[in-house]
Amino acid sequence: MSLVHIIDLPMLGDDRGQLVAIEGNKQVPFDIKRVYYIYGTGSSVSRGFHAHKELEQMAVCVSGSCEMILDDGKYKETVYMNSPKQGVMVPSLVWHEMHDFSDDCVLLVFASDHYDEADYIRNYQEFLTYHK
Ligand code: T46
Repeated sequence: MSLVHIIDLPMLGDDRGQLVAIEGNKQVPFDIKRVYYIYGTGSSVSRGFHAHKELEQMAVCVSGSCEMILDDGKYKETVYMNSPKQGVMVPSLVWHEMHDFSDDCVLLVFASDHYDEADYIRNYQEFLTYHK
């Protein structure tokens, strides 16, 4: 089974331009408790390098492009993100890294819970023990 779960977001655009609406428990399969966005990341900079113990997330590249690596400790997949019409699910206990940000990349993330550093697993060896 693929690690990459893409959600096609409904486009509500018309001749004035595009509009995408995202609602919790509809397009995003959880209650949205937090939204954050990442931008201004240089192309040589990589981010992420962690998994979450409980947090569920969906990321949308609303501008530009970047790559997301998803790794469940057994399989690793890379997804190229360049569409504001597609959400990429980042489930709990999946190690994720983001690379190759374009200058205009804006990565919007919907999260199922408030920020909690205790929910992060930032050590890869420790992450692997969660899958044993
Ligand atoms: C994730 C990927 C996709 C907060 O104080 N509140 C927040 O809601 C977030 C997301 C971060 N922070 C603080 C924690 C760090 O001191 O902001 C700083 C940068 O966060 P971090 O180094 O974790 O950033 P990324 O880009 O490596 O990871 C982020 C999210 O933290 C993470 O949950 O899944 O984006």
